[in-house]
Amino acid sequence: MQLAGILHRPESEDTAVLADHQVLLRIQTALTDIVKVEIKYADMYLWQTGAPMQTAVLEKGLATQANQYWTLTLNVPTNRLIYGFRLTDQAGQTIGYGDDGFFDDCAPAWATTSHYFHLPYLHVSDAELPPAWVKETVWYQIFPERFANGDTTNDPAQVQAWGRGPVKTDSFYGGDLRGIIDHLDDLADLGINGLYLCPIFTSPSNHKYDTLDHFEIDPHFGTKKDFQELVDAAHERGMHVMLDAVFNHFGTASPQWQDVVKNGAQSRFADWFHIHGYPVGQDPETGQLNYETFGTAATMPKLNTQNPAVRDYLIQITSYWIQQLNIDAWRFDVADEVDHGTWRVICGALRAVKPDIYLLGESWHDSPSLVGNGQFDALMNYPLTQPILSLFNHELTPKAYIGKTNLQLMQYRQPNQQVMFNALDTHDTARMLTVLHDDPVKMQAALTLLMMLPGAPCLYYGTEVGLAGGPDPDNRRCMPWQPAPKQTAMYPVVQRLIAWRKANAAFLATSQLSWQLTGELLQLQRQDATQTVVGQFNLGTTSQALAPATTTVLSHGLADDQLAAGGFSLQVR
Ligand code: ARE
Ligand code: CA
Repeated sequence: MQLAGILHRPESEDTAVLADHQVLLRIQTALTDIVKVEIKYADMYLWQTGAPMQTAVLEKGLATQANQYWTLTLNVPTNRLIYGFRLTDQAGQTIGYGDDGFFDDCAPAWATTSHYFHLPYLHVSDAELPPAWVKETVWYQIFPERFANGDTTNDPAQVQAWGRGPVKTDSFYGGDLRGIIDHLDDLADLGINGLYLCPIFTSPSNHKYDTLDHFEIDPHFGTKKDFQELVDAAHERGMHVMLDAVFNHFGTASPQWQDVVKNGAQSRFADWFHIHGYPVGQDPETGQLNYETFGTAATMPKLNTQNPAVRDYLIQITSYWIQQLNIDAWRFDVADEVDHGTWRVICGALRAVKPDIYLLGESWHDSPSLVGNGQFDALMNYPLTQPILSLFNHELTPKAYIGKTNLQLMQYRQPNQQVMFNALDTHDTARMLTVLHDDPVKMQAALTLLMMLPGAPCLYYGTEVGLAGGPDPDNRRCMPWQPAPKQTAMYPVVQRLIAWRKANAAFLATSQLSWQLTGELLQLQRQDATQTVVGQFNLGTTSQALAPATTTVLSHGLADDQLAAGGFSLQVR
């Protein structure tokens, strides 16, 4: 038996409280070694007073390149649980596994509580269940400077004609909040029900990640009244609204930083940043900055979030937009470079203000310690979504893709997994059409796969018209409004997928997920007691026969149950 592959840790991602009196248990084993996993469990106190130990068999779940996962959802009427695993390998050998490691699977070992894992009392509050509405959300991300110019009177002085010329890091095109309000009906027609706006607070740049004043809307974007109108109009259309908070750093134009520039060490904001010398600036010889920044951006001095005054200020900002303007969610920029303690106080304060607020952190890598644990509901899920593009570009074999995806699906507890923010492209990446070498069919296939996975999908503005764009700043081209989005070839496909996703949101959050690989035909199956949905992707060079389906939601290259090379289909069986 390959003991090295076996792992389970209580009160980790391996034990997810799903609801009151309900826990999802998970254990990992080596890939092919173990053939059966059982559990013995009881309420410790009842068991000590003579109640029998119960047993159950775990289901074989997802597999990564190295490990097999096994899962079981257990109802625990008294909320108290002791449990141990009994594992059987291919040779028929069995072993016990519990709190103190492995033990011979003979009766006396099971008779003492020291061998058992303990979940002494399940508190549903510890589950920190994310707001339910997110599971039903299809987000739409807007980079406000480039979505639509609804009011030319607020345009920046150096504004360029809409859509003209190559986009540069310092280009301005005049997009604003009025432009978004004007197009809300178009977005409702597309079907999205969540709006994520990149920063809208005052700042000198076009992207506004170098914030000047978090309490004010940038005048080039409009007024607070405009924003109120936008939120109300979005809510009337059933859309939630998420704003972007940049708390890893402020902009150098902020009054706090300007005070430091003026007063040096005497500034009352000196302790708001990470400053190593005065006056703040560049060493004339080495060119090095004497203060810490986001990356190497001199205009973005890093905040000292250890300072309680800074934390209080950040809570004031985020509470203000919830309480006064009624927003539904916050996305926190560079969440992985800010301390966990700060996130805990901010997230705790915001949940007290609005219990169903959705709190999303930006991290590009696996970060289970940021999810739950008093912090975020979810993360921007690049590790799950980026391999989709590699798959269709043949940079990953289907087998490697499945392993990577399953690993990601095991990173977070199921309730969090269901609300992860799944985007194939954003304002920080090249656009998917460009990454996929301008192949619209691959783009549709990638979107289909995205829509079938757990997590809330997000479409970057322009996806519905197949907008292209390389890395930043080319990924921030102006939204083309001529011809009308509805007239483009991509629009009906995206609209269809969104409608299907929303109609099946509950099913897609909880149904069983499995993969099948036949040659280069990749199949993703989602199944529950009511229906089976299959996504089929022919990544090979010859056509493949498919099993007959009852309904085809969407397909390309499908005729007479034959899927052409490069084709895909989304079907109900
Ligand atoms: C500007 C120019 C760029 C230029 C850059 C160089 O526009 O063309 O390359 O400067 O300094 C904002 C603006 C950017 C701007 C940047 C700096 O939107 O346009 O770039 O400020 O002024 C990492 C971070 C992640 C971060 C990305 C961009 O971990 O937090 O880099 N994302 C957020 C926002 C950005 C924003 C900022 C942070 C700063 O979403 O829009 O930039 O507030 C790997 C790594 C990741 C890395 C990722 C992308 O996967 O693992 O850590 O993310 O690549 O580089
Ligand atoms: Ca404008």
